[in-house]
Amino acid sequence: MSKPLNIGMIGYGFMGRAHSNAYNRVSNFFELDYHPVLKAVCARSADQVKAFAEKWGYESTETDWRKLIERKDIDAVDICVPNNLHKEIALAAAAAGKIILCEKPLAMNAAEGEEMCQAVEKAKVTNIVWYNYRRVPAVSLAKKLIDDGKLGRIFHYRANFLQDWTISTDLPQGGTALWRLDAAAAGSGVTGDLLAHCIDTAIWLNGGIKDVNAMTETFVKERTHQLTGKVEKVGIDDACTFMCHFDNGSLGLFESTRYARGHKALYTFEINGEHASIKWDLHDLHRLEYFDHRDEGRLRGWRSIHVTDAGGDHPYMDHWWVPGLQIGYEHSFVHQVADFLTGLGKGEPVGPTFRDALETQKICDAVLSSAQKGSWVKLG
Ligand code: SOE
Repeated sequence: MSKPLNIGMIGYGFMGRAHSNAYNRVSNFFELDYHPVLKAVCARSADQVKAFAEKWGYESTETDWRKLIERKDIDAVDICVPNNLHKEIALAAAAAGKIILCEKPLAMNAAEGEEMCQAVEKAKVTNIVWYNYRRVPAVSLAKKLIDDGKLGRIFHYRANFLQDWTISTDLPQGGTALWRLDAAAAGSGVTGDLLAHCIDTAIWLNGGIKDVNAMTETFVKERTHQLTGKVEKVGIDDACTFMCHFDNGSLGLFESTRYARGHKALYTFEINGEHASIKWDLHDLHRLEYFDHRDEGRLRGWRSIHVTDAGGDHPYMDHWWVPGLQIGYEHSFVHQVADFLTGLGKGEPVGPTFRDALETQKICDAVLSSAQKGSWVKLG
């Protein structure tokens, strides 16, 4: 018999929906020691949070996150609010002995992230950060192929995360839905929001990063702030490009922007190894492109693997429909919850833990610092 895990979610935006959907779906598709129970959701507006709770099946609501954390019937706190609130909530949740699932990036910067790591480690509470793309089956397959040595020595890692939703100069900054444009709420722009995903996947697939050399740009320098109504300086990076050395000797090239007209969420990576290369594209997320130089010469070429097969060959796919029927973006969150609950059942940590996500945060800090100084920055 699976045991209940009572979830208290703080925040209910786009990510609140993605996480709630995952909690609702996971027990239908995975046999687990625990099943999530949507106990409470918390947000400032009583009416809106009630409407959200009804729609997604939460049993109760709170308007003060401290009350939610104090509740004895909450086992796990899901932090789904803007980045500037992550630390305070995580520290309080850890002190209350709650399990914590925190939306990415871990914090505003590495110093905050370090405090959060110390808090969860001192309180010995299980923790995880929602870097969901690791659990897209094609990305998980890439990890298996690399770990099995299919690519051999890695020479290059290239990643992009391109969007175009902030090009209009009329777009305000700050407040609901637009807090990602406000440095006081987000900490940084594309670096913490988008490159953080690319970095998390990269260090998971290809190991640690030694040093970085970056440039950033803020194309629109002033925007009206939704909360104050005043035109204020924009403090975030609209675009960021960096190169790096990985610990394994390979070279990295990363680019992210919200000014690539025509691209809504084009997250791609390509890895070139001694024997083989792989490519992945979020717009075609169920496919992994693979080229193997060891193939017979006359048949050699890029093959497009439709990562939907059963029988254990394709990660997670045994849990879904029948071979050939693909799944999507939301399933990466379901997989994260499934892995997390499996780890909880076994008493084992499941990554990315706060400590793992701190590594990404340190790299983001180094990238921003390098762009500011105009020089290489080494990682500790
Ligand atoms: C930004 O537009 C955003 O929603 C990020 O915040 C998410 O983390 C990313 O997965 C998609 O883009």
